[in-house]
Amino acid sequence: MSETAVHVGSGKVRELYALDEERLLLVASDRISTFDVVLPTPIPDKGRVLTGLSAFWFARTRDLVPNHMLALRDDGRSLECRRLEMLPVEVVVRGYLAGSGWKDYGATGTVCGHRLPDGLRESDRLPEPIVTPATKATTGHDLNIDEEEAARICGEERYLAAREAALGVYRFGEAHAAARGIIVADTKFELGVDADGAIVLADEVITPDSSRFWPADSYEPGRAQPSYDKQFVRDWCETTGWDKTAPGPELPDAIVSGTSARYIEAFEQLTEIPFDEYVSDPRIVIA
Ligand code: PZK
Repeated sequence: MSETAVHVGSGKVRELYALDEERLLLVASDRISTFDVVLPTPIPDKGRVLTGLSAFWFARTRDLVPNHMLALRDDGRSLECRRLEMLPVEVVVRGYLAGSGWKDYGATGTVCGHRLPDGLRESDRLPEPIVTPATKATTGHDLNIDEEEAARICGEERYLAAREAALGVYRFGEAHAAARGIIVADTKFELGVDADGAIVLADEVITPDSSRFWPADSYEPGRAQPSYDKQFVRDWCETTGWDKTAPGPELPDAIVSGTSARYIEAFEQLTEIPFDEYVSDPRIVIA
């Protein structure tokens, strides 16, 4: 009598199961979303790349911030985690000016309450990383809020602990990635609280799905940057006349294999572990 996993939630590209009162199983699929739509064609190995990267960062930042990882399963795509009380806000750390941050800066000179210097260009590196929380409350899109609002929602002490944890892990990951040719422009963290009231890093960490990864070798501020992982998919979708509503188009084989190779390349650049070794023995990323 063991291992009866009860399905408790679905994300766009992931599934969540309860193992017992204290443990959850987070399973990353090979589904891919673009322009907010999940496409019908899977990307082989994408789920294993994302789970392997999360486990890699969890192992390397565990002395900086406690995290929810308990075990990485043999399939390389399933992570057993501690069940936490989740904070009702996501904590986004931005080191570069992109996406909604760039839009808000253009309109107001601020991003989620942070006044930024004048004259910044799209994709510029910020003088220092900023924290821009968002609520998970709404269906579909996250709603950006300022840090004062996040502190009201979470409780000030909890929010301040969560923001310091997020900043610390971002700074570590950004520096590690930059030294290996990948810019982590921004990344979204989900945190929880354990039975002792300690802040714990949860969900997935510094993956291409939770972050903007840019290739450092073609970085050029003053324009939007190509996505490290999804640019082939986006570019091909733009050639089809698809109106970006569901259902999305089936991807051609060359786009699927090129995208799969790009995910694997990100894994290998960041971890310095050959992906086939990960597939043979996933626990090498946490050794
Ligand atoms: C938790 N989600 C997001 C939803 C997914 C993921 N350690 C934890 N303890 C309690 N709850 C969660 C976690 C984590 N991580 C995560 N929702 C709850 C989510 C749907 C599918 F794969």
